[in-house]
Amino acid sequence: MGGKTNNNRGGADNRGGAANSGGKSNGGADSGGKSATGGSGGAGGGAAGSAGAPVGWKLTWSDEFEQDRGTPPDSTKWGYDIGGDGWGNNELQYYTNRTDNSAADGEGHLVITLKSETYMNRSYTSARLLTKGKFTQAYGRFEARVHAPTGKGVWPAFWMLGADISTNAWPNCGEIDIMEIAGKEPKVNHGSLHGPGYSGGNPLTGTYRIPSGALTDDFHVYAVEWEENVVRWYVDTNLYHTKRNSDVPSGGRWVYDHPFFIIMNVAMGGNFGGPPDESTQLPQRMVVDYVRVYERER
Ligand SMILES: [Ca+2]
Repeated sequence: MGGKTNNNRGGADNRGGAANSGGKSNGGADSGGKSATGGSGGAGGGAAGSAGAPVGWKLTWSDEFEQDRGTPPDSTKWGYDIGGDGWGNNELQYYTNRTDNSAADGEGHLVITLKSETYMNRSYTSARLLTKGKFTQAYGRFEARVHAPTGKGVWPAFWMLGADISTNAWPNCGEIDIMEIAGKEPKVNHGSLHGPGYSGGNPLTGTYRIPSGALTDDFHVYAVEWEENVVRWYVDTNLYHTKRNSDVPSGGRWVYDHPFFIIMNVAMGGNFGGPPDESTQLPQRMVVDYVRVYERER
């Protein structure tokens, strides 16, 4: 996976995170309130049924994006990473908090839009949303139903970072990638762990290749089931990759026993997906139907 080749992704995350965390450090209170919502969202459980209710899991947090068209992401659940310094991966976009780049479509979806426009000395804009300081959880099932964008250079992702990243620099904080698609290879999803001894261009990675068509043709559910000493990756109902503590290369460490926060974004260019070219059609939209988090039923 020459992929996420360089090791600086976390460095950038770290910077973004630090900048971001300043504003909102109210995690506890917030997520407390939210569990209640999530609970009554047992309705959410019902909805999950249509996508295959996860047996043995209990909903702890979700966003179904039932909002008016054009409204920004729920600020009690999502914050923004803002900026355009390449994010450690030579990415080309500038991430904004404008509704031009992330907003509800009024039909139950949150849409992240990658646009071609000159903005802050960059040629593309997009958005990167994260639950840092608002919701974190250790272990559980984390899933999103997403219609991913496509095209050379387009790099959508749904992933997680250790909530201690501000004090425990990447990759020591850990990174769990649930959906990562290089737009030039839209049949393939990448699921990865980045930690000490296996990060940047050398993560623990598995891939899922859709048998026909492209993943980017339609919605799919991208999920991990993360438990003590094991992470399992799914696209829809297909379990395609499992990694355990014992898979960590010698000298490395398993760093997945503490809370993580969720991120979703669409990057342009950079080391994973390569550059756009004249075939790339913009704007591109990452359409998210829901993000749901569960814990094991006890
Ligand atoms: Ca929805």
